[in-house]
Amino acid sequence: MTIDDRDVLLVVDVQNDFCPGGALAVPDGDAVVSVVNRLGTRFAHRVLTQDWHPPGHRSFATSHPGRAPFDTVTLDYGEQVLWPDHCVQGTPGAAFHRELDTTGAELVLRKGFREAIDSYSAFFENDRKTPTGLAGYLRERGFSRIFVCGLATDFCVAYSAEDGRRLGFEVVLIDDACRAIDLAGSLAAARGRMSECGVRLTTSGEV
Ligand code: VGL
Ligand code: ZN
Repeated sequence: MTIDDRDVLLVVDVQNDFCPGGALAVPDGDAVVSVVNRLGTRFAHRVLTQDWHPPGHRSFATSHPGRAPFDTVTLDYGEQVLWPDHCVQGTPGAAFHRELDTTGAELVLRKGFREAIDSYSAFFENDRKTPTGLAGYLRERGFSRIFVCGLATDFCVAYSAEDGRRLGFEVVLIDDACRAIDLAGSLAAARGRMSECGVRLTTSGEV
């Protein structure tokens, strides 16, 4: 694949809490780090996202007495999976994986900072309406194709990829640079939705 100046690598949530030993560990999550670092050298432009919740965030099971992590509840904006407390602003769990090369990133986009709304997608919060500003940034920078990777495939990566398509970007998912939570069929469902909206798949070796 030829990578040019209109391509951007979007690295989603490669943070300690999504890696083994973290509060919401994605199986084998830390395996993406070396792949993402190598990919970074192939792109002139890199953007990172960082899940960044205030304490007591509405997506935390601890904010819903009687509920357990991975239960689903209905909030103002619709269905929401309840998570263990994770990526709390300023904590070690919210920091990027120590070996992730963040030096060349041109933007670090934080999301999920509003107490009452979760944000899986890098583009819109979970009400599907509140923009993060990323689309405007990418358009103004003249990017037309987004290569997505990171954690977790079936949540933040997939939502970002799908929204990228809806907003008119070309989107390519780098499969071996992602790992999934896979909750009750969520990975298969996410793959189905991504393919329906025209997200292309590749592997890091092709890039
Ligand atoms: C994520 C669940 C909750 C993710 C973030 O990065 O995929 N998943 N917060
Ligand atoms: Zn989160």
